[in-house]
Amino acid sequence: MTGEVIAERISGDPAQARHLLKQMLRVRRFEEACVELYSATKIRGFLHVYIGEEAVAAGVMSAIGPEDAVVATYREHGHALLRGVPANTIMAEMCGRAEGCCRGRGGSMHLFDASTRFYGGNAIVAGGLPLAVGLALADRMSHRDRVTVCFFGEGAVAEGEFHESMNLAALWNLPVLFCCENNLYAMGTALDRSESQTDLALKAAGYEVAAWSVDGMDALATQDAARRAVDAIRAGGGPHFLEMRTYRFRAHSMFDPELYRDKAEVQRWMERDPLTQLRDALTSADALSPEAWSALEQEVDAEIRAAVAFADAGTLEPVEELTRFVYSERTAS
Ligand SMILES: Cc1ncc(C[n+]2csc(CCOP(=O)(O)OP(=O)(O)O)c2C)c(N)n1
Ligand SMILES: [Mg+2]
Repeated sequence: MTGEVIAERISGDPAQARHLLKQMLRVRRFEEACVELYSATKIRGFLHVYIGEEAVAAGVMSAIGPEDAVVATYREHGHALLRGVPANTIMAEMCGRAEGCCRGRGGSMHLFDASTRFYGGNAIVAGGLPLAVGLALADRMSHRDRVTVCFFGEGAVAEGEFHESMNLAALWNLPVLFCCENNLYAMGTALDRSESQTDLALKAAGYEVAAWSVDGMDALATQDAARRAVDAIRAGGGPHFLEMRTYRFRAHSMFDPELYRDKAEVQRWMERDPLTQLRDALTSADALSPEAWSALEQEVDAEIRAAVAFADAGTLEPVEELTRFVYSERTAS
């Protein structure tokens, strides 16, 4: 969006723009805390942060309702948080605590919460796409007016599951919003080194899926695009695909020396930080005073501090429980 369009959008609905800013700030601060906890070895295993990409989840989540479903990847802490999974139970899960949303058995990559219809967290690249198609098929067959949103990285387009999912979703006219978070790299592999066609919307269009690209660094643009797509899906328009052009500011995971991209490129994208862009635009539109911003920061910091304290005070499941849930538990009839 141009500066004028942003100003117009903000003045049309400043509360909505402030809401998006707050949601992005919640994700940013949550993950900064995760990085600290990781360094303190309180979070173990892999950790993939979403810092820089927050405008995608913030915009899209604001365009769906509680009856809809969400499927995401291993870079999903922000998606879970903005879907409505409480920060406390996500943080406890990250720290392997029994109070976590999966009793500490899933960890960072496998957050899951059926009560908010957040169907994971998936460590397999493209693994979420067929799940999303299945959820949407179930909704269609049960005549439920719901949309399933599926987030995945651009690395997924190299997988067979991507192509199978696009094909079946289009063939059966299923209510799925495919939301491709194109941050240009799949671990250390740049998109243009691995794909002959780098216009990802064209790949989806090849399956008769309505598709277009969006500035993924602009939360107002991602929200607009998602609303448009979700409205069309609800009206029976079948699956839609949004290529969200974004960038991760940090390494792929905590174990990545980042030898595949230069610092100047990272710097250029950081100048388009979705959070500071929207904060500055709100400030210039006189829709966010310094006091209001600082109150927002305090409110978010308090939420994250409480989540860390909750996780810290959590318990580990006893060893005797280790094999519980390997098989489903039958209740006596
Ligand atoms: C099927 C499969 N192949 C390989 C991997 C190893 N792997 C983990 S993350 C990743 C890169 C995925 O990149 P992308 O889909 O662009 O998501 P991003 O990490 O950029 O968000 C790969 C190849 C995996 N998890 N699953
Ligand atoms: Mg990627």
